[in-house]
Amino acid sequence: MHATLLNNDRRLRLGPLLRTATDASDSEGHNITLYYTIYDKDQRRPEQRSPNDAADGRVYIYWGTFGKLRGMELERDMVTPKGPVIDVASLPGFFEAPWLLKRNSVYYLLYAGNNTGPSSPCTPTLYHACIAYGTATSALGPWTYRGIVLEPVSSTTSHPGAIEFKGQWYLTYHTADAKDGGHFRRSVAIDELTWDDSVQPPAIKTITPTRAPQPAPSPSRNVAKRARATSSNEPIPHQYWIKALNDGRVRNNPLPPELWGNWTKQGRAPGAWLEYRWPEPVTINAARVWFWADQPSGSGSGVAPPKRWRLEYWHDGWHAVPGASRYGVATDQPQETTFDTVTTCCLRMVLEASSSNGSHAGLAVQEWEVLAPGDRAP
Ligand SMILES: [Ca+2]
Repeated sequence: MHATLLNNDRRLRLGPLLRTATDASDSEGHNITLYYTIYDKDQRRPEQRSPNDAADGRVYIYWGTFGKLRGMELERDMVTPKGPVIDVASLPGFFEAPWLLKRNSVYYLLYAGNNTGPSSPCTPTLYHACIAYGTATSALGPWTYRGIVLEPVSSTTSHPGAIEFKGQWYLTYHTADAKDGGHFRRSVAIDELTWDDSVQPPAIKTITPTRAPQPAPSPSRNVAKRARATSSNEPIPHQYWIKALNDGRVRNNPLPPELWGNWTKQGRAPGAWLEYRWPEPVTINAARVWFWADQPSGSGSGVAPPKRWRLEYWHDGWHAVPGASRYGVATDQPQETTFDTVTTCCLRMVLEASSSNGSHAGLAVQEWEVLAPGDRAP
């Protein structure tokens, strides 16, 4: 059960809710565990809590978000605080959504993790989350980080829940995979969770999500998906993701990880370039670009459409593609450019930033297709 509350008086609101959950059971007599989010008006931040009857008739609660994780023992009524509050600082990248479980004599704490960076084992960008975990010999730690349970999914974050049912453990989490799904219109997913009992403490094996059968890719003129994308501003700001350029996805209201961008608070460059490099030469004669902006053309702040842009291909140096039809900058539809057919290893999009009073706006692109003259097999 997952409920969202707007919290004015935590004791008044949560007491009845937790008691209801404590008393509830399903048709087979299993207790129902409540998993809920509190939106605290004073803190203006969501807190995530995971009360869980871990074992031995004792009840613990973990909560926290944005790097702060705290735990405490509760009385059996699942409401009254019992023990001192502990702070957990040994689980790297803790973001939110702690889930406590016990298997045999080992406690496991699963959580949505985000320690961002190009070489992070968890997430490449700020908004994504992996599900990571730690272990302890006591329900209140000390906790030792053990690794990744689930890599980032299609929704930017993903919250864990783990249950044992008839001898098999399962991980529940959420994705944006369902029809009409999105980052904030999520659907529940469940996969088997398995253990590596050859190590001590037993490890949770990394889960590969079970996916619905996907339709076979159809022939397409777009050869961008086979290219490796790079940019002039690497490492790019962590809220953006270079792989968004050629992932085939375009959204009406993309979040930053669905964009390449170069906006930073500290200052923006007068221009930037993006480059596709293919493992073998490609023959191409058109490109389509989906620009993104939150400011109008001519702005010197935020993210604006580029002032101008062009395409260059590699042939013993960078050269403008011949016969380019136009370089539009609108953001409400893809901007298509046709040009004379070239065969090349590499294509660059050279962007000039919008500017005003000496200040440059940021640049952002959410998809860049490069088209061959005719369909190619996927
Ligand atoms: Ca994209």
